[in-house]
Amino acid sequence: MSRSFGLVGLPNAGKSTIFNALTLAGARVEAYPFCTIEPHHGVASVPDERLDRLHALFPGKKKVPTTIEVVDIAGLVEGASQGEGLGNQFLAEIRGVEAILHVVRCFPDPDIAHPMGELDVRRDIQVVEGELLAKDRETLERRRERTAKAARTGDKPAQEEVALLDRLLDAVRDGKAIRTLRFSAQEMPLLRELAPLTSKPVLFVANVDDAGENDLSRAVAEVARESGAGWIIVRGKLEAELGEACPEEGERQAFLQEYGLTESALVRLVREAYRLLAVITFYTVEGPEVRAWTVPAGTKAPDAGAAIHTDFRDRFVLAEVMPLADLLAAGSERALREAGRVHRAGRDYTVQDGDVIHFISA
Ligand SMILES: Nc1nc2c(ncn2[C@@H]2O[C@H](COP(=O)(O)OP(=O)(O)O)[C@@H](O)[C@H]2O)c(=O)[nH]1
Ligand SMILES: [Mg+2]
Repeated sequence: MSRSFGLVGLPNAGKSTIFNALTLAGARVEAYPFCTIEPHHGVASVPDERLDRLHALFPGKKKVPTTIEVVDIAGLVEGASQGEGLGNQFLAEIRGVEAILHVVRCFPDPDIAHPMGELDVRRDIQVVEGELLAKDRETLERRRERTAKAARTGDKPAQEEVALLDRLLDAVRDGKAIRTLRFSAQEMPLLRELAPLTSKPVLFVANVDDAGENDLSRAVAEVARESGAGWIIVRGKLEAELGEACPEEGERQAFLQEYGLTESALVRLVREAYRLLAVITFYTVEGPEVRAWTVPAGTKAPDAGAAIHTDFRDRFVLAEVMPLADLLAAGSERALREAGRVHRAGRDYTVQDGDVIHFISA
């Protein structure tokens, strides 16, 4: 399953530019042809050095990376939650993604209009977050009205829900994103069901000019630290142009290095986004494929198996686990087996980032 990310930000922040940079770069990772589901939905293959090294042990097989789905969500302007611009259209799209990539314009270019006249990183971020908060407030208030009726009849779960809704509403009325609150294990299922927009993890993408970091991007980093979000700096225009001009991966790398970059925006973005989502990557070597998979950190072996086939969960027998580092050190799967270093894991085993797993079902 692809992890899905939605690009939001003010008009002219560089969302479409970054969408192009990401999807063009991912198109070069092989295996998957670049695929545009709709004009604003793209799938990018995730570059993965560990998968490359694993694949080198099985050169006859096909390499299948994980993918991310990226949605270029237009229409979030000041007042959008009240129906301004494209109004509420953007909402359904944000509801559908796992994490938000909030693109912040950090390039002062007089030729490119700013919707509020001039650049002000904090204000620009607040306008976008303010729209999301306004939407959450509206949905949560409506929900509270309905639940409060049931609560008055003495319905215990409804009373607990009202208590949680009040806490969420206090935060959003106060201009605080729900992602900054902490929740108990009992509250989590309801929170997941409510899925407020501001509960989704946010990765700020400071879109800078070719020269890189500047005062504006430093302000983005500061806001991110204050608000429980992640952040990365991306030279959107440069990387989008590179994606178009250099079809060959090595050539692109050489270019990036000229600008002092060792990794593409896609690589850095995926790393930060996977960290925010708390997902890990494991690998399989099955049939004709060497393949990467992502699952939430803490996933047990049978549930990880279910990502591949439900039989691996429902008829789970065991999982043979080879940490990638051990496999690479041994030089081959056979050498690792002969050394007796393949771990036979039961259904309680928690999958670790970088495990190479062979599932056995009945
Ligand atoms: N100078 C400069 N222009 C950029 C940069 N990123 C995007 N742009 C330009 O800004 C304009 C708006 O970008 P676009 O991606 O369409 O913004 P969107 O409205 O958020 O999708 C386009 O003309 C881009 O070429 C950048 O880093 N530097
Ligand atoms: Mg656009």
